[in-house]
Amino acid sequence: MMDSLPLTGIKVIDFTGVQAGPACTQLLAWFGADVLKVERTTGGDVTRHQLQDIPDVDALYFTMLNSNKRSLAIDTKTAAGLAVMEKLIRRSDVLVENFAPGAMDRMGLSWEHIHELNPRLIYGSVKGFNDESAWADLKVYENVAQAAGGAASTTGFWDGPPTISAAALGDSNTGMHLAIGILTALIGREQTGRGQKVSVAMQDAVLNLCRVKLRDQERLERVGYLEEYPQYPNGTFTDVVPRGGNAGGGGQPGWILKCKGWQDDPNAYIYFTIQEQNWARTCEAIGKPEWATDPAYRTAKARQPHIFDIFADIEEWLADKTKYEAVDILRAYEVPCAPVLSMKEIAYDPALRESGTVVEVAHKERGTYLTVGSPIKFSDFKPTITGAPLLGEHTDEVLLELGYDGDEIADMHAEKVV
Ligand code: CAO
Repeated sequence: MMDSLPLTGIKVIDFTGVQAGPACTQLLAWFGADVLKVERTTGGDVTRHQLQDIPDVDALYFTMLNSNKRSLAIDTKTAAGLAVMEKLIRRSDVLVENFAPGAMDRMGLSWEHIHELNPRLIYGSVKGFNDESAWADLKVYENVAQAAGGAASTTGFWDGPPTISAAALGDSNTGMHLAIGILTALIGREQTGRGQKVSVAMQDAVLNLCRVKLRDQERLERVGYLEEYPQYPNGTFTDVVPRGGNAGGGGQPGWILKCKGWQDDPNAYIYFTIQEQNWARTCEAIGKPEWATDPAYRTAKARQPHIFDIFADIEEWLADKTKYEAVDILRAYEVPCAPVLSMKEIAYDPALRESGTVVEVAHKERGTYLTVGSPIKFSDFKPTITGAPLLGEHTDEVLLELGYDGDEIADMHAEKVV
């Protein structure tokens, strides 16, 4: 096991809010960076107050995205506040921001100025759209990015409207991309000694996760149909990738299938995949061994015209099995499948707790709360997740670190700079 975490000693100014930026800096904090959240003195990050479950206590939206950080509350629009920021920039390795386009420039903190103050500093930036976009000036939240990145037009059912995914493809996903960019720039700095600006647009990050749909657009334009979509061969295609419901998306057809109790339990379902190379064993598993050699079922091509009849037959087999029983049977035959889990089942899953993927952490005002731990596992260390800071909890501590004395700090409090 390592004595210190890999990012120990890396100083990060976390000038971010809501989800995309905080998700990035939280990851860096888990892995050992000293992440200092710089927030408005009036309320701090807006998520502290959004969807509160306990009156006047930081909301879970905030605490789940800001663990392992310190908090400095400061008005960067005052001369004294800006001077503190400039001191921080001079001594830091990374600054991350995700304000609306132009906000950093308006604050007197343009990339050029920051680069001049500290040429080694890496500046990470999230915006809704990249600089070349006609929409580069827009303010953007999660679902706006899903709409613009190709996720919404390709998610949902063909007879319904474009649909938003519950997964934070626009926010946390963009933050993860930015974290990769920042770590790359840190390695680059070892060669050049120079920092650089790393930008990720939410539209681009969503599209990066929708690449198979861009693949499908190209295939559609060449051949006019997409054989793995429910629309094939009995439906019609236009010239744009349609919504495919719960179809597999890769070369293996799959669907969400009902299990015992679906009438009362909205999550009594499994995802069932028909893996081409495992067809004979799949037939055995579901009690239809004759399908393995039947010409109407033997190949993927033969199955596709009546794939929904096949799924209906499998649902009949599932009717007297819970989703857990079904998966237990199917796993013995190597059928790729999983139960559809509710958030309640995930929250109380002992294995997710054991692996540190779901963790309970202490918080000064709310006692303990449940949050998501690192999904990345290392052989040499296990990230320890600690509770999110209160607003301005480390203000004086940080000002002392920067060399301010007690009187100067008192003045800053009196003048509401901090
Ligand atoms: N002291 C003083 N002022 C501060 C400050 C501080 N410590 N921290 C921030 N501010 C100021 C900013 O300078 C900005 O001022 P101006 O509007 O005068 O330039 C102001 O607070 C508000 O910042 P904002 O415009 O970013 O905030 P918003 O609530 O209006 O917009 C959002 C939020 C997310 C739509 C916008 O920031 C955005 O589009 N960001 C880029 C894309 C992004 O990351 N979106 C994902 C968010 S997660 O869903």
